[in-house]
Amino acid sequence: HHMHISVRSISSISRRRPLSLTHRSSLTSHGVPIDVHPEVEDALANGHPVVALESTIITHGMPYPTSLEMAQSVENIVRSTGSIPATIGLVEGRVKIGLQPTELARLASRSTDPVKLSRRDIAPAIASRKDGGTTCSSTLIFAALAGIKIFATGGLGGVHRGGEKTMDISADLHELTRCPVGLVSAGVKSILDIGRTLEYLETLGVPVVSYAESNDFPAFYTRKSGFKSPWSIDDPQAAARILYVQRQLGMSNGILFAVPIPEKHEVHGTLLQEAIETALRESEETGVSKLGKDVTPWLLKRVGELTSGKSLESNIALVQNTALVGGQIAVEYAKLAS
Ligand code: PSU
Ligand code: MN
Repeated sequence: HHMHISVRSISSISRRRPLSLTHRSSLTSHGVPIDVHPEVEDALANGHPVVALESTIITHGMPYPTSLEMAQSVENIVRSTGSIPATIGLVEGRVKIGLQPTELARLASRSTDPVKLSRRDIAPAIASRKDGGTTCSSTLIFAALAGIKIFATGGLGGVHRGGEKTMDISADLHELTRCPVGLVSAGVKSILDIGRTLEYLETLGVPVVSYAESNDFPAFYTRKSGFKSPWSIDDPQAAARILYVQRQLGMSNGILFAVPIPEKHEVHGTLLQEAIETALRESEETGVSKLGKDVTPWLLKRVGELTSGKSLESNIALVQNTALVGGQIAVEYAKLAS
């Protein structure tokens, strides 16, 4: 059963890591609507490795029941590395840092119509006691709040195509300036403008590090986007050292580790590119591209339909891979930080 987070445990969390989300006084003055899973709380208190996982990918990114199976397998993969998984989500207006199996199933089934939660949605959704899936942006916030240093997911949001006119730029990017967390992802999908996304991350001062033999920045379904990362590393110790140096310097921003999809799961040929172009064109024609937060889930679903599920298979494989790498980085970081 969930431990109700006490004023004491919140203040001990905030003593370990300065809060970037809010002032500690406002957190400690009322009952905070956050429950840290006992296993996660225990790992954090003892300096054991923990990996945060998002839940928008479960509630909005993949169809049910594949979404649930994916989420369970990803937790198991994190465990196989010696790290503790903390899937983050909102259940009846309470932030769960580490979901119980029944809560995970409830969010995945969408029976309570969970909302997609970015930073701007957090307080309204909690105040109205909603269920919700946390995007990269809100998962970063709660990971940072709890003192979790690594977060593994599939795709980060970015600058949408045409973003120079629409200003549709994911809140995920800006959040990486505020949360000292290493975000492990398979890069950015080509439904987005990858070049502008990287430019924007440079402007924001977010380190981008390819986790590969080369500097190629991966494009989610494919190992190369045609763009380069400023840095590359190829083992978990090197990733952990970067995170550790940032902590020593007291830097408040996060880091993007971009891990290419394993070769055998890469989507080859023109199939995917065509599906993406078709989905983008349809989103323009039908006006979906003006729907704000619904744009990304719609494009993901449509690309899945147009590739008859091939994109979904790859999506699962790449998330499993980032979870593995994330778990390994968390283990190395825990050694440095202890
Ligand atoms: N890309 C994916 N799958 C996803 C998402 C992005 O391949 O599930 C989700 C993530 O939760 C990400 C969010 O943080 O979409 C970005 O949404 P938006 O573009 O509306 O900021
Ligand atoms: Mn958007």
